[in-house]
Amino acid sequence: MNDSGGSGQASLQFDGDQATVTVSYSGLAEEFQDGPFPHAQHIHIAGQGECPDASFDENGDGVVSTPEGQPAYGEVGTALTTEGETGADSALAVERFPGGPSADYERTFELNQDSADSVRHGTGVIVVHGLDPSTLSDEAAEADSPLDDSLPLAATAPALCGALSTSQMEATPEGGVDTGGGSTAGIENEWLIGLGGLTLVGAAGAGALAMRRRESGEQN
Ligand SMILES: [Cu+2]
Repeated sequence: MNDSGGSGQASLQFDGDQATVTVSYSGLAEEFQDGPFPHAQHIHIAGQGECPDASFDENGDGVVSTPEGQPAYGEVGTALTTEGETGADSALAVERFPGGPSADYERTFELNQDSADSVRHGTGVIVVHGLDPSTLSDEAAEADSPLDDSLPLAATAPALCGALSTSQMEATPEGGVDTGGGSTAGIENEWLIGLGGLTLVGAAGAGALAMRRRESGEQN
């Protein structure tokens, strides 16, 4: 977004109430006040599940600011921090985000309910913030952030945006499988492997059903 010059990819995988989020990117702003440029990153939720285009630039300064883009990607639901809290309160915890031009982020944590619901409904959007002010119009480069007037607009404006689309993994069964009184822990772990594990469970279920039918046939 905003001609940031960066690109990247992100993923989110559910494991019960835990989510593992990965975000990797390169090509973003390198330095801010002689330190690594802090790139705030969030899961935005409850919007249209889309990334805004240039037409969202309401004030015409050439930058789609974070609030200007909100009708498309929604509000901050989760702060993808490197440590500590991940709630929306940490949205601007600049000390706890990856810094510098590139990052390879992975974290597993308990995703709050609002964020989990939004992701499952297809309106979760990953946004990485922070633009190099030298690439902006003079007006935008001088402007304060609409989120925090102690920061420049460039520090908080969106640089990368990607809408999460749901995959087959969402079809993972929520209940337990009756394993005949034994522990289901092993089975639950197999589900997490993904589609391969799911296929195995389905096949075993069908086999057991056929066997029961045959048994009841013999009894009759
Ligand atoms: Cu954000």
